[in-house]
Amino acid sequence: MSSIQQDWPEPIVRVQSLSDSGQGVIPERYVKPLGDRPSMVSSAADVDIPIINLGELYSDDDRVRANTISQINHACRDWGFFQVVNHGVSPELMDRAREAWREFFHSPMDVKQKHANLPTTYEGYGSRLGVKKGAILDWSDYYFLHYLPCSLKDYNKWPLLPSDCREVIDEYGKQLVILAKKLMKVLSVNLGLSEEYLQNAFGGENIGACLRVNFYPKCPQPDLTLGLSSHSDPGGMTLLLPDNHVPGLQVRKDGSWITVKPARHAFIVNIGDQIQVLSNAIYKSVEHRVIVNPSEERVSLAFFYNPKSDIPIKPAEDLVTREGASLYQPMTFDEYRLFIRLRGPCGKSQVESLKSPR
Ligand SMILES: O=C(O)CCC(=O)C(=O)O
Repeated sequence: MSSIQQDWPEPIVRVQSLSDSGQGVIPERYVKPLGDRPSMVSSAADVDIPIINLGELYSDDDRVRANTISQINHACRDWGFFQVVNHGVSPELMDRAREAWREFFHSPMDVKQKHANLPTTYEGYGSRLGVKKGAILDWSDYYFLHYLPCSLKDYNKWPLLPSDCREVIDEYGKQLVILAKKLMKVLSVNLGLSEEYLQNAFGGENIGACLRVNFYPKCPQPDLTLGLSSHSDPGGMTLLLPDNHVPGLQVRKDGSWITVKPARHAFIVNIGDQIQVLSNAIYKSVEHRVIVNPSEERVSLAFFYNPKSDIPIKPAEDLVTREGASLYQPMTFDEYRLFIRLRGPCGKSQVESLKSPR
C-alpha cells in the first residue's frame, strides 16, 4: 500500500462554515449516491442496542455477576455494540469533556485553524477522512489527538482553549483507559481465554489510545448526506460519548439501520476490527454511520482503544485450534490503519480483505 501524501488533495472547507452560511442547499460534494442516503423513516423504532449495568460486575451475588458477564457476551456476539451505565467514569467529567469540546468548535475560526490537520498523522482540526481527490465528503468536522502511547502524546497538538481543555482531556483519557481495561478482561474471559489475553495481545501496557471528537453542524438537506459514512472501527474497541440530547448514531443490524437512543451518562461500546481478528470473528465489528439534522448540531467523543501499532495482530491460537482454522492473516495496526487514512470510511471492506485465502 502506498504511504500517505503530505497534504490534502483539495483545499479544505469547514463544514461548520457551510452550515453557518445559511444556504438552503448543500454543495454537490456532500450529496451521497442514492443507495447510501439515510432513510428518514426509522426501520425499527422500538429496537435498540443492549444496555448493561457494569456496576453489577462487582456485586456480592455471584449470579448477578455471572449474569452481567453473560449479557456482555451476548451483546458482543449479537450486536457488536452496547451501552454501559455505572461504568465508573465520573458523570461530571463526561459532561465537562463534551462541553469543553463544544466550546472549542464554537471558538473563532482563526483559533481553530491554528490546529488545522494534515493527512500524514491526522492530528488536529480536520474536515475530511481519506485523501482521494474528488471524493464525496461527510457533513462533519472533527478533532483528532493521541492519548497513548506517551511517546505520541503531545500537548502542543491539543487545543489551548477552553483553558481547562487539556486538563479535562487528560483526566478523561485516564478514566477511559481504566474502563477499557476492565472491559478487555470481561471480553477475554467470555472468549474462553485468560483474563489478560486481549490486553497482552494489544501490547500490555504499551497500547495505543486516541480521541476523535466529531462535530456535526446543522444540515439543511439531511436526507441527502451523512455526518459520517458507514464504517467499522479499525482499532480494538471504541468507547463513544454521544451527544446528551441529539441522536444520530445508526448501527446496522440484519440489514436495517437502528438509531441508538443514548441512555443518560452511558458510554456506547463497540467492537473494532482488531478484536474481530483476535477473536477469529467470534466477535465482529459492526458497521455504523451518523445521520444529521436541520435544527441541531451534534458533538460526540470517540475514544479508540487500540493495539500497540507495530505488533502483528492475529487470531488467538486457542480459538484457532478450537475452530479449526485461522480466518485472518497477521497484520500490524500501523499497516492496517493506513487503509482508512487513505480511503476514508468504507463499510467493512478492509477487515474483509484480511481474510486468509481458502
Ligand atoms: O458520532 C457518532 O455517534 C459516531 C462516531 C463514530 O462512529 C466515529 O467517530 O468513528
